[in-house]
Amino acid sequence: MNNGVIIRVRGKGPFEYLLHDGMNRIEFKHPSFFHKGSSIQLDLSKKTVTVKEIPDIFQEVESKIEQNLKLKRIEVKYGSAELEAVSRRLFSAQELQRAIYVKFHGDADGISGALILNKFLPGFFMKQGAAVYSVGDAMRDMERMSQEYKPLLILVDTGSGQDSHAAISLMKSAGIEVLSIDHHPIYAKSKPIFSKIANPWNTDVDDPSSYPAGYLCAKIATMLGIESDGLERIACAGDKSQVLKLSKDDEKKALVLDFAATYSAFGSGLDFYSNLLANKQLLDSVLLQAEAKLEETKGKLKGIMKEQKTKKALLYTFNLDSIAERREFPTKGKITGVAFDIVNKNKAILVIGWGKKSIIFRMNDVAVKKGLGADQIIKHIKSSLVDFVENGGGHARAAALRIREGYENIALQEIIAYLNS
Ligand SMILES: [Mn+2]
Repeated sequence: MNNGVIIRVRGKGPFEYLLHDGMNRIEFKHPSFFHKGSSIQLDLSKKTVTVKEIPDIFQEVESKIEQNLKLKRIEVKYGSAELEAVSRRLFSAQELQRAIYVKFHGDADGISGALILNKFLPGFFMKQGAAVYSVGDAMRDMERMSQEYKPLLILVDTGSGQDSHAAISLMKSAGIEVLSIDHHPIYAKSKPIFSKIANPWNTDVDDPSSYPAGYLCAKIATMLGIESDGLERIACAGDKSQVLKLSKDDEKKALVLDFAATYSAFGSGLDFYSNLLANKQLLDSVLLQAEAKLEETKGKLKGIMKEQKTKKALLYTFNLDSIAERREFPTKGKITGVAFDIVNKNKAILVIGWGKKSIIFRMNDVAVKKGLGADQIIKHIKSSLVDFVENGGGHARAAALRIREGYENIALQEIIAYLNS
């Protein structure tokens, strides 16, 4: 006698079934129809196969699979237990043939992470425009996903902030499991919504943001015995992380992915990016385009950046709206990063790109080591300008604020006052 969950149905009477009991998969045929996901008791001992529906034992089967899985052990200071739990869930989801949707941030880090997961995880991979999982995204995904058996939504490099809370709450209410692989700070109320979380912010490691999502995906892959082919280095290059030694080639690929992601449609999959990385000629051509755009941006920035001394750091500000073009590379965040690279030196430095409705921060290590953090400035502004700030979040070195239109200048003055306090 075997108690298990039906994970595959084929044929049209007698139906061909595949049953998972947590240890083994068992094939059998039966004239009666059962839906995928049904919990049943199977008796193959007699001449005729007997099948009986039983109360839902999905979770029991799932935890058996997860407990029996032997992972490759790796000790990491940013959360071995969390990475293990995620690895086990990814494995059981695959084993149980659940519908898996992976939404990844459309930048070098998010794309690299998704490319790594795509090496072992069968699922639908879709680009997410920003590091925010919005209510609109949730409604669209929910419609598709809730028709599936035990759907699993995986958010890579996106979805952790307060601005994604409403959307992930909706998904949970729709009965959809949401799992997070990210290195953006997690909004406290979102923690109980995710079924599993791989996020260094959930541990007490130093500088949690410096372990990009793609890097975490590579560790998960390693635990499961899968090669990540160095994609994690592209993730680190894209997010300017120094946890791995990077080559020029990694940096070029990261730039190309960032460039390509700016122009690809929302919801687009992974083929575009993997083809791009595999085609050296195309890669080089796109790289030229991206570099030309960056040079142009640098030139423009040099003419408009304003330097000013404050008590806490040397501050550089510029108006983003005079440079950024909608849906064009470089994006506002990237432009602020370029500005940062121009002025970064061995002094506490803060760069602020501001424009209609947004203020973007980049801060160097020297400033962070002195105890200043972009996330901390945002916290201060959020509490002192409650009525003008719509949203905000990020890391110590990179963060952004959304300001109500017309109040950008007031916010900027408040930031300067804070830096002088
Ligand atoms: Mn990232």
